[in-house]
Amino acid sequence: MRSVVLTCALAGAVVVAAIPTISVKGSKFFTSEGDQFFVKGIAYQLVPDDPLIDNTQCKLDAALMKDLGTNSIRVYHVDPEADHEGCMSTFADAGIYLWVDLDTFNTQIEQDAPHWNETQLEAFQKVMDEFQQFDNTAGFFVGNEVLTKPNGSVAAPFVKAAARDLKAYRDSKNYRNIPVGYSAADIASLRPMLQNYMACGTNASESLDFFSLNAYEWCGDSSYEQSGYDELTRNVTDYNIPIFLSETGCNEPSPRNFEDQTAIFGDEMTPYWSGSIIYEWIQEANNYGLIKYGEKVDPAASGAPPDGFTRSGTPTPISPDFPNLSNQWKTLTPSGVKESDYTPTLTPPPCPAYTSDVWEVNGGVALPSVGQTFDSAVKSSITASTTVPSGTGQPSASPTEGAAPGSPIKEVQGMSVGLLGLLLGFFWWM
Ligand SMILES: *[C@@H]1O[C@H](CO)[C@@H](O)[C@H](O)[C@H]1NC(C)=O
Ligand SMILES: *[C@@H]1O[C@H](CO)[C@@H](O)[C@H](O)[C@H]1NC(C)=O
Ligand SMILES: *[C@@H]1O[C@H](CO)[C@@H](O)[C@H](O)[C@H]1NC(C)=O
Ligand SMILES: *[C@@H]1O[C@H](CO)[C@@H](O)[C@H](O)[C@H]1NC(C)=O
Ligand SMILES: CC(=O)N[C@H]1CO[C@H](CO)[C@@H](O)[C@@H]1O
Repeated sequence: MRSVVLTCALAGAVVVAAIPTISVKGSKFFTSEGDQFFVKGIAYQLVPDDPLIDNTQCKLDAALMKDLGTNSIRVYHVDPEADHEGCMSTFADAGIYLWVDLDTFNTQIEQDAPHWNETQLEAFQKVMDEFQQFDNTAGFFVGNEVLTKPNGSVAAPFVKAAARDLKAYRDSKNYRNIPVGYSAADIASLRPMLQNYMACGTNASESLDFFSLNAYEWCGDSSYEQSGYDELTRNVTDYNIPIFLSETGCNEPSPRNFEDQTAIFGDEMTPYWSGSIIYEWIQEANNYGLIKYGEKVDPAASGAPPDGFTRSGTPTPISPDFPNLSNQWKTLTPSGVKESDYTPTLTPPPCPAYTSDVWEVNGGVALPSVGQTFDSAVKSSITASTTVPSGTGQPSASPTEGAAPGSPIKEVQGMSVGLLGLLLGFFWWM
């Protein structure tokens, strides 16, 4: 350590404290200092193209996020050709990590006519090439809400193939062991088959490093039981890889108290979950914002932003949502376990068996190779509803399993919120 500092000082470089890196061990995240890591995140996508290239803006936002108690941001779309050094070091200085989606606007894996090809692989690799260099890159998503329908479950092997290829690429380039995972829509009928499928199998090179869920189940005054978080937890107590909520923060009824954070960072969930990401930083039409950059203006006015929501400037907290979240996070600091005291014992779950109209992937099918299209041969090898050898299947769940009492709209919300914001933003930009 001393010699490193000396070398830097001699070279005239500014010596900055490095941020510890994040990696996976068993079902938990750890920092390179050996502490368990729990995500206290904010979804951050101010502009459709890339919110990590304007360092003046990043500095303004990172300072306020630090006050809020944030340790992570999630960014959905970036331009791998752009220069991210300024923003990434600004966030690192504020102790904030990045969870970034690898797809760009036209490379995501589709649930209808699913495929995973060279064009997509190269685009994902470019994003990995750019962001692997930053110590505060915490994880990569190979997809966001790709599966939303029972007949879309056949896209799951393509998502898993993408993770397999990006993990192999990461290792072939000797990049740091940055976790590669997936962010799922909270669809009761697909759960827990989807999350088990992404972790199942004996070959760890073909499984995800972590799984995450966009869940809007806890709305207003609720509880661990009433929200359905108890059911979510029952399905992860034996889960062998880390899992967290990659979007949460139901906004009806408003204002938001963020009471769910007391459960996520409390004794019932911290043994199994690794935190959550609150949707979202900027206020826009979907009304999930924690901050705004000024009052909404009439979109018809000359020079006004197309949706009336200014997307840059000094962030102003929106009350009471922002102070409420800040108050929650201040009191919630689980320490978890030390890496040195933790020996993983959990093994991968069984690959779920084929169940018509519920989960149409038959156990641990061979993953498609890159370039393979969803032709009839691939389709039949994925869906073949043959007898599954005992031990590789599991009892199928009914389509309504996992639905939270009293929140019938959660799936619609889980599916639409993040995408809606992005799509609206995208069209405004065009
Ligand atoms: C699922 O059904 C929809 C129609 O509801 C269809 O458009 C889509 O192609 C189907 N997906 C697959 C993978 O067959
Ligand atoms: C891969 O699929 C995309 C559509 O998602 C298509 O535009 C592209 O041409 C395909 N690439 C190859 C190499 O087939
Ligand atoms: C595990 O999967 C990787 C990636 O598909 C493959 O290269 C490797 O041969 C597999 N290992 C075994 C033992 O099957
Ligand atoms: C998931 O949880 C539900 C209810 O909490 C339970 O009925 C089901 O068996 C669980 N499935 C698995 C695979 O853990
Ligand atoms: C957790 C928390 O701080 N909740 C507050 C959220 O805002 C409302 C309205 O100001 C307060 O009544 C809550 O106490």
